Amino acid sequence: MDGDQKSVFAQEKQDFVQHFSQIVKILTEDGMGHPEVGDAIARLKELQAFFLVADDIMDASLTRRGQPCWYKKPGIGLDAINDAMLLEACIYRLLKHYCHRQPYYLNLIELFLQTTYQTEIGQTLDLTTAPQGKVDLTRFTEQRYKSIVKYKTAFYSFYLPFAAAMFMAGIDGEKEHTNAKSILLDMGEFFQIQDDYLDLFGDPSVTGKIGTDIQDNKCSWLVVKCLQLASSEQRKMLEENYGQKDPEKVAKVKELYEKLELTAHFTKFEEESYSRLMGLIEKHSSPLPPSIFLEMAKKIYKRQK
Ligand code: GPP
Ligand code: MG
Ligand code: MG
Ligand code: MG
Repeated sequence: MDGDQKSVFAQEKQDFVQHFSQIVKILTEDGMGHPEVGDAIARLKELQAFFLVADDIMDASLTRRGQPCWYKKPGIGLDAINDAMLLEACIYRLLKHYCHRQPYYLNLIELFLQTTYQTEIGQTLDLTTAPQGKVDLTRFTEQRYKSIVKYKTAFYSFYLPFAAAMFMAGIDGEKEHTNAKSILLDMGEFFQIQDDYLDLFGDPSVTGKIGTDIQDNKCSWLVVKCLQLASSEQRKMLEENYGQKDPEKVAKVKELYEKLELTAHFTKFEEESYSRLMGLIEKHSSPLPPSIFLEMAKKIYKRQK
């Protein structure tokens, strides 16, 4: 990253922190009008992200953003389920607060509802393809992988923010949304592939989270790729070691991935994916300026966190 880019990021971060404290203020001010629920509302001062609080419980993860996951904090535990639901409700409180008089209000509500549904469908596929204690490598196909990541990640992380901005700018045509979606779902798939790679090969002090995909028996990009490359002997060894907590078994899976040079395969994939993305942007960005998509692509390409 060059100096200019760094200062743009620093500025963006500062803007975000400022907006964020405003958001928390609006959400918690409501407590003053209803003092009998003030204690509950005060909990919102520790705001996290709805899907991530819930996902970390389901994935039995340990850390998030360099801290213990919310459900891992002392005194929280499974109360975190309610906190996730509370965070979800805040989406609609904020939409109402900021947008209820706007012509695009209904479009935004429907967008958030639809995207929540799609993400939950994706999470269902993610979880049912990774049953605890039942390793069945035949489930881990490329086709299944693509469906999981499209639904669990691409809609909410990429299409949602762009679609929301488009509605707010008065762009609500089906054609325009379909075009943007074709770029953004591709970007989202790529983003989750990076997430899967970083789960094992990323640096937890940079990503802020300790990986759990091997232990959790997940249909990760790494295991799908590994199965495409493995000999029958290696496949057998994967079968014996995947999806278990034992650190020695996890290390054996990692060793196999290293032997099959999955890092090199990933790097090659990242480059190919980037040029495909550039083609899609050229073809489908109109009527939006291509720079919007290019900037987003720049943020995620070669990311380490
Ligand atoms: C990313 O999967 C997907 C989500 C965080 C969506 C969760 C959806 C719910 C309905 C709860 P991941 O588990 O690989 O993400 P991470 O690596 O950040 O834990
Ligand atoms: Mg997770
Ligand atoms: Mg998950
Ligand atoms: Mg992950």
